[in-house]
Amino acid sequence: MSERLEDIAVAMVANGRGLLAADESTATIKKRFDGIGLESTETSRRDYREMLVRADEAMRKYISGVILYEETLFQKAADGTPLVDVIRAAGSIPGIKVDAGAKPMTNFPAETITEGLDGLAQRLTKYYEAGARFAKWRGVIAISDNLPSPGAVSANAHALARYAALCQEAGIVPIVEPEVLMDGAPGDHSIDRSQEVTEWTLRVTFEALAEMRVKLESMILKPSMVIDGKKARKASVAEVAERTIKVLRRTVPSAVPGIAFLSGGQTTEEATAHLSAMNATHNLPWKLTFSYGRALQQEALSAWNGKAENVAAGQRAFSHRAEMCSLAAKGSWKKDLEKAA
Ligand code: 5MM
Repeated sequence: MSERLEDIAVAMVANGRGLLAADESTATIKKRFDGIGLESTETSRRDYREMLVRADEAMRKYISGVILYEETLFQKAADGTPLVDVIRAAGSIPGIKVDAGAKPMTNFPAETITEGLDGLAQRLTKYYEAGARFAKWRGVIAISDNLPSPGAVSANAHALARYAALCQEAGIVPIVEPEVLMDGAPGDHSIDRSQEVTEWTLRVTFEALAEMRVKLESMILKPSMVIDGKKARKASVAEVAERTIKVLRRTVPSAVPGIAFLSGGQTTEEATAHLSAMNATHNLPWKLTFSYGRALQQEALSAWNGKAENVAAGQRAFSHRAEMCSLAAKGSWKKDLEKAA
């Protein structure tokens, strides 16, 4: 595998493959495990993530890279093999979430600023040595009739751009993730409002990336889709796809090799259908693929259910979902394929 950043970025979005976002922070993975009645410990988190990255079919055919939480980057599988080596052996690229989370933003009630820039250059060196070749930073943009504020949009864009520049200097491809919330409070916004806020956020983010001299060929964008809020969902698949493409065409330079969407609380099937519909559009300047957390893992987590005897069932569920997402990344997913499985 080439070590050139632009080659790594291209590999991350190539041939119908996409990213597994397995970078839930300790608090988030605890919530997920609570859902199956499993205690979250270092070992249970390792067992779960080992189950996923050892799903050979999924990893070899459909998953180009795995976004890890710092703990996992340094963890060993039950047999002592570093999980990073398990990922690499499957032909996939290890990556790392490097932000320290979205924190309340002073003077901006109900909005957040993502922290983690202090000492990031040193951490990136350590992550590179541990095998990470890409990183992820998520800025969270609240949405309502009055939010976001220009201050929060520009502070988050600035942090994303500073992070991206530091990654490229360290030989790591930055995934730039400005997420306009779909399932945050109040969550009843219209698709018109989502379109307006997403376009604004992406425009400001790319201005900041240019100001910080980030090389667009050596990054991946991870945006949310243009979609109505979780409490207002009614837009059709075609409308979500069409509006998302419209906004991306207006804001994302064609030098960016790929766009890997987050699922943001959509159901697994919605996230798959939207991606497939977008990929049915002709003459797009970038690859469009997935970087899903919930939409790739939900079924696998339930099938595994925290039990060693269910590892194979969990892996089958994960492989099926990854295959569906891969078809969507090529624009050829059909609902019938879900039923057939
Ligand atoms: C997997 O969840 C990621 C980490 O979340 P926390 O830091 O809040 O625990 C998250 O950043 C994720 O990578 C993206 O939002 C995509 O995941 P979804 O579930 O939205 O597809």
